Amino acid sequence: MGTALPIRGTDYFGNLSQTATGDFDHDGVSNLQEFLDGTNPADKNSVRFRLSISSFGGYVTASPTRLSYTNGEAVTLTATPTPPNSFRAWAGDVISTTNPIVITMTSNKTVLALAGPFPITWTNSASGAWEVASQLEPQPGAQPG
Ligand SMILES: [Ca+2]
Repeated sequence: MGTALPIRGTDYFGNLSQTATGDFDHDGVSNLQEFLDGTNPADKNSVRFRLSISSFGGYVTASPTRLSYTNGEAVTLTATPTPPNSFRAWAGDVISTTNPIVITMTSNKTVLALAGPFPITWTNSASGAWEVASQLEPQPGAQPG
């Protein structure tokens, strides 16, 4: 009983007339990263997406936990606040106050879980990058003034 050999990234790169930083199949992942992943840079269905998770005031578990995800793969994220914090919100590429949440990997995603002892108010809900942690009040981890 044999073991299937993984597809090598070099298998796809013989005729690709693009630079490493290009994105031939327009899936949001560079040709170089697809080379490193062993995915086909001319087939967006073969892409692997990254999930970057950060948290304030607790920790996050991802199920399944992988280095990268297939296009369209569902991932359940559960934030567990560290007492006395309570879960407040997801920020970054997912904006939600629901916990846990299920996200669908259709691009590289960066997700931030916010937990704290005090409710969080968006300081700029009308426009701009209000989902960025630096624009939250109080600042994650800070004591109220
Ligand atoms: Ca690509």
